[in-house]
Amino acid sequence: GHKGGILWLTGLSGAGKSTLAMALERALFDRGWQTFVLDGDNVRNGLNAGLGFSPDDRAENIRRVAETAKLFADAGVVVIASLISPLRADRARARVIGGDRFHEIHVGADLSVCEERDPKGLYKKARAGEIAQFTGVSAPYETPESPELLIDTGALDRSEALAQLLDYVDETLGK
Ligand code: GGZ
Repeated sequence: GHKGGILWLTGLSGAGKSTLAMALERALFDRGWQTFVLDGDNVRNGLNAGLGFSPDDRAENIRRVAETAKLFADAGVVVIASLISPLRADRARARVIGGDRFHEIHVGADLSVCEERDPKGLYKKARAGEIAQFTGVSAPYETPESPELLIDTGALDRSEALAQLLDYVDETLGK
């Protein structure tokens, strides 16, 4: 069995949040856990269509995802929320919304690593001035000061990163 909770994955574009979120969802689903992914890149097509990347729009994006995550977590679901969520103040607000159920997980890889990977070519475009306010290039990312968990995706491979996250989930949400 398991408790409901919000695993809030924060980190730069290209740090591996979405990959890790999907791998965790798979692993939990295979155990029969109720789990659901809310991905920034994804919800921005529907629930949050119309929101851009200004500081106000990011704050609203994060707020809506946090409120949605809370509804699911209250129903007993393990929600995996995967958003850059670059500002401490916005993450702090998400934590207030989520209360005890909120777990901040920093998917940490150095900017140089993310930029080297550049899976969608977004850093290249941002450097060329084709994307405004791109996190890490022309907009800030404020590193979490005391996340519940730091996963160093610059140093770990995918399976190691997943194993570390699964251990944490077992400790905190398993029963
Ligand atoms: C950051 C951007 C931007 C800008 C488009 N800045 O790596 P991706 O492509 O697939 O995922 C990123 C996604 C970030 O959305 P979030 O909802 O997670 O951001 S936030 O929490 O800050 O609201 C990236 C893409 O959108 N993308 N433009 N300017 N990322």
